[in-house]
Amino acid sequence: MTTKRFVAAGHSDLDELYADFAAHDLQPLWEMKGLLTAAPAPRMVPFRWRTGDLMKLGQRAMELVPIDRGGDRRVLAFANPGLSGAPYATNSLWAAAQFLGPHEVAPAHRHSPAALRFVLEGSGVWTLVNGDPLHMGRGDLVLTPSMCFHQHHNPSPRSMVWLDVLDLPMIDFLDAIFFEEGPLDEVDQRTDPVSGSEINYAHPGIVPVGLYDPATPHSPLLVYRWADTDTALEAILGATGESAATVRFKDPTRAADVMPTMRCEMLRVRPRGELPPERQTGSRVVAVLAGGGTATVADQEYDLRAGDVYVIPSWATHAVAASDGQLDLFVTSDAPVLEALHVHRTEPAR
Ligand code: 1HN
Repeated sequence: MTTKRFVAAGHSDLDELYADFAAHDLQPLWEMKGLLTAAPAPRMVPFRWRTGDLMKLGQRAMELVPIDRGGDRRVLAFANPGLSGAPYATNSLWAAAQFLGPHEVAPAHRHSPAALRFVLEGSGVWTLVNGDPLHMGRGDLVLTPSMCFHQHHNPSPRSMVWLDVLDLPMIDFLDAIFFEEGPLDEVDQRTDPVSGSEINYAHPGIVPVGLYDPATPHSPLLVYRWADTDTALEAILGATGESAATVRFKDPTRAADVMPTMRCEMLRVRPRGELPPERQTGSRVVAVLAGGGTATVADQEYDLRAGDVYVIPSWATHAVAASDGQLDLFVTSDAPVLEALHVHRTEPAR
C-alpha cells in the first residue's frame, strides 16, 4: 500500500517533500548511508609524532614564547590529521608535549577534564595537585583528576618536557567543560621529596583506615613511580619467561582504573620480542619511554625511538616488535568509558 503510493508519487512531489523535511530540520533515515557500519569506522587515523621534530620545535617555543597568564602552559598538542584540524590526538583523547623552562611556573587552575602526565625524559619539576607536591621524574605517572587544582614549577636549572593526556575531547563532546583559575597570589613552590598521597597510599596492599572518602571518583595515589613499575615488569617477565608483559596502573583502594575516563598501562617487550597483533575498541595513545623497535597500526609501520608518540584508532590492528634493546611503552586509553558502557571489545588479530 505504502509502496504503491510511493511509486505513484511524481518526482516533484518527492523533491518537495524532501525540501520540506530540510526546511523543518528533519532528515529521512532511509536516505542515510554509513550510519551503522559493520565495525568501527574512525575518522582519526593512525599517526606517529617523532621526538626529534618535537624537541626542536619545543626548544624554539621555549626561546620565543614566555609562560604567563593567558597562555599559562607551553603545550604543543598532537593534532591527528584525520580530525579536521581539531587539536586532538584521537577522537577521545588530547595528547601533548608540555615544556617548562628553568625556574618557570605554570600557575594553578582546575577543570572538569581529567589529565595525566607521563615523564619521558628528565626530572626536577614539581606538580602540586590540590596542594600536594608531586616530584616528577623519568617514567613517573602523575594524575591530575577532574576538578583538582594543579600547577607546575621548575626550580631546577634545566628545562623539562613531559607528555600530557586529557579526556578533553570526551568531556567536550558531552558539553561538560568547566574551568577555573586558581588563586592569583603567590605560587606555592614547595619541593617536598615525598607527596602526601604517597605517604598514605604507596604501600602495596596497605591503605590507611578512616582516611579515604570512597566517594572520591579517582585513585587517591596521585603518582606512580617508575622504580615500582620497572620492578613489577622485571618480576613478572622473570617469572613467566615470556617476551612481553603489560602492567596496569590501578586505584589502590578498589578494583578500578586510576581515573574514571582513562586507563594507563606499561608494556615491556624484551629485545627481539613481540606483542602479537591485537585490536580493541576505543582509542589509544602510546609513548615510547625506552628502547626501539617497530609498531604496526593498521597498514602503517612506525620505527620507534624513545620519546616518540603514536596513536591507535578504535579496532585497528596493533602489533609491536622490539629491536635489539628492550622496549618500554606507556599506553593510555579511554577503555574505562567503553567498559562502563559495555561496548569494550578486545581480540587477537591477524
Ligand atoms: C592543562 O591544564 C594542562 O595543567 C596541560 O598542565 C594541558 C590541555 C588542555 C587543557 C588544559 C596543565 C592542557 C590543559
